[in-house]
Amino acid sequence: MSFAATILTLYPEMFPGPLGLSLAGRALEQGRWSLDAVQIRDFATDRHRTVDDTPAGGGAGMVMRADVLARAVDSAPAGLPRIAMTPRGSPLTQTRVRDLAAGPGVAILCGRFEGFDERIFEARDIEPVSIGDYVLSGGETAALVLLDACIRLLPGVMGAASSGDDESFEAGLLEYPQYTRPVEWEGRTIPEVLRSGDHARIAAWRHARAAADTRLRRPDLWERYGGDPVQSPSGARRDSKE
Ligand code: 6GU
Repeated sequence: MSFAATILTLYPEMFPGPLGLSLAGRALEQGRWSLDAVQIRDFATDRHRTVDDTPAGGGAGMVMRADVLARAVDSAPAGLPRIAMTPRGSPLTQTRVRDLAAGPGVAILCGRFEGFDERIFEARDIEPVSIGDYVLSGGETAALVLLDACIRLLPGVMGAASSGDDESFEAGLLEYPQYTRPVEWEGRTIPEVLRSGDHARIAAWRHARAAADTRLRRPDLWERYGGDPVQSPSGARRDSKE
């Protein structure tokens, strides 16, 4: 059974884009996943094929109309989880990616402009999802990110490397750093332990580096992992006030 992706977008030409190449591209040719990029504008009903209107209450930009979006969503295959890409959504996680990849596929709604009429989410059971705390010009590149993360987990797509136990986030820590030959490059050497052949020492070193790098770069992950509380940059000031 193959993973079915339906993308609802004003820019269907953006798909498969990079997912037509490399690993995902090969998997697409092999039929391990399928793609249907649907033009939302085809569901407009007026002479000018309008998909958006001005925001209720005023403000900048334009809002995608619920009635047009609903017709587009209703044209997607039944039985697929529905996701809308929006910076207002819940953060995408590897757990959510694994759940999606284990299912029949996904229908993804991509927004442009200032966003979607809020009524669409409940009316069509659509889950708003964000890929991070920054704003993209549209949901299409975010949808490509979500699909990439799912496709590499599909059976037969990646082989041993995606079995995943070692991967970043799977253990709650970032992955340990990697090195390869040459042993010395620009005066920098590969850590001796990695050349020792002592598998127990190597495993201990990798865990220690995974922990240290996670604590430094991702104090949020570190504290969820159960590590010691990390002093935030503003922490000293806040503490001194208390
Ligand atoms: Cl899913 N969409 C847009 N437009 N911006 C984003 C995003 C999504 N996630 C983070 N920024």
